[in-house]
Amino acid sequence: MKTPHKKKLKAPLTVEQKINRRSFISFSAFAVLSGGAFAGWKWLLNAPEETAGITAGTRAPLRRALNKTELFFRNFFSNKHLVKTYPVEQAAKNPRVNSLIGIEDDEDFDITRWKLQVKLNNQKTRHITIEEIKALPKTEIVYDFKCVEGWDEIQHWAGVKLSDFLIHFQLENEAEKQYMGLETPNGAYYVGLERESILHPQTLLAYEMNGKTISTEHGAPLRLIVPVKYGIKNLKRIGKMSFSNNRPRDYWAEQGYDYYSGL
Ligand SMILES: Nc1nc2c(c(=O)[nH]1)N[C@H]1C(S)=C(S)[C@@H](COP(=O)(O)O)O[C@H]1N2
Ligand SMILES: [Mo]
Repeated sequence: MKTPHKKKLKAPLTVEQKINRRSFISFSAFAVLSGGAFAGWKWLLNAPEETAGITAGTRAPLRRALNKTELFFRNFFSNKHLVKTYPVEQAAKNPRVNSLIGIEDDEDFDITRWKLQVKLNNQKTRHITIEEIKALPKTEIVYDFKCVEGWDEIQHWAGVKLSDFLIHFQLENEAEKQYMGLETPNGAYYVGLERESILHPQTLLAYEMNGKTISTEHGAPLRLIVPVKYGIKNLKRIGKMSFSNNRPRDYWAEQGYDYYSGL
């Protein structure tokens, strides 16, 4: 049988030794932490803007922290979470028109010659007609459209699901990029949207409102309906579509609005 191992015991610390030890530890911790805080502050201050002009001058590290939160909410809500829908009778008969950037300022626009321009990964541009888009399965939605200015209205839209569109036109490789950029034909209004909202099952390329062709003011011939976002992201009169891993420029984000603008 083994004999129990005899440990050598250290002499217990005196009260004074304990105090000295503690104050040394806490002082070092204080020094390290405050040094770190100062260095962190300097680092943040000197850090470059994420992309000049895109997020109203938020420093990149701060923006990254915000992006992390954004990512959490995205993963949490997108796709799994559906926006509430309503019976069609509740839809506004004369939905309000809000803002006409890229529409009223484009005198050269000729709807009969319109084609959606899609920028492909190989740098070529694909041109898609409204007839090709209307030939795809039609999806309708009646939901509460919300503008950041503080109004909302139940509206009835129809068009092709953006995800169906991407599959039909073999744009899956493009859609693997993190963002989609959309702009009006004259480039005056433009938005960037992250992949999850693009692929959200309720996101439409809409060509009808209240069962009729969309009017010019509401974005004819084709507009975006992205119910998980505020109105600002719902670009009217889409001219160009592009894909990227960097955030595309965004009209209202440049004015200081939240880039994500989710509900
Ligand atoms: N081309 C373009 N799209 C746009 C806008 C705009 O000024 N120009 N305004 C946005 C805003 S702020 C809102 S609230 C909605 C309003 O859409 P509606 O006029 O169909 O109600 O369109 C969005 N899409
Ligand atoms: Mo808006």
